Amino acid sequence: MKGKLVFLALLAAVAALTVAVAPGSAEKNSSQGTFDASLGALNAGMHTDAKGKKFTIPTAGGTATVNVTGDAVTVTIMVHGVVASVVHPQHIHAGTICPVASDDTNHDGYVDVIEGLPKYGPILVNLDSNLENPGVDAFPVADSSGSYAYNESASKAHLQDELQQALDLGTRHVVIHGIGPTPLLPSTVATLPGLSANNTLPVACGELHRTG
Ligand SMILES: [Cu+2]
Repeated sequence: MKGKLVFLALLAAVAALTVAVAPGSAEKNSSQGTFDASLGALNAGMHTDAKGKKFTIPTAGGTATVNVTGDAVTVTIMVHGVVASVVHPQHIHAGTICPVASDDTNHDGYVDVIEGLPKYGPILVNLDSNLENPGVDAFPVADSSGSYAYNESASKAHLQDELQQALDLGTRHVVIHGIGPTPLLPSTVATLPGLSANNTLPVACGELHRTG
């Protein structure tokens, strides 16, 4: 008899908990607001190109902000210190952390796009000129001083339909790629099918954290 009473008390406790975490409020709290990333440089410094010549990759930095208000997702990115006058592919990646220099598993002096994958995960959103198109549109091009500003918006419902998952921005991060076509990187630097290693080399990464 005492066992049955304990069981009923437990049931009541579970019911109370279920009421406290109503699905609507939990979803709203986690998906709305402002998420900020401070972009830290990757692969900056002196390197050796495919011909054995030394060259320097500049030290990139900047900020990325993703704001979600109602159904509107707005991404704002300010980047400086990237290679001037060339295109910089940029994405929200689905993994949990940014790679570091020690992720250069083949010790060629570069953390390439493939070596970064275990940390930053696959591409979630192409941060290009059309956020709602899952394909690749125009990525930003740095100005003559190696800076650019990016600002695009999309419908959250549309994005999540395409992704087949929640944006879950508090666990994602932003990666900036690309050093332009010259100098040619050594063949040890891995890349994605159909893209040059110069185009995909990660140059900055930042983890998104809720700030508002
Ligand atoms: Cu990326």
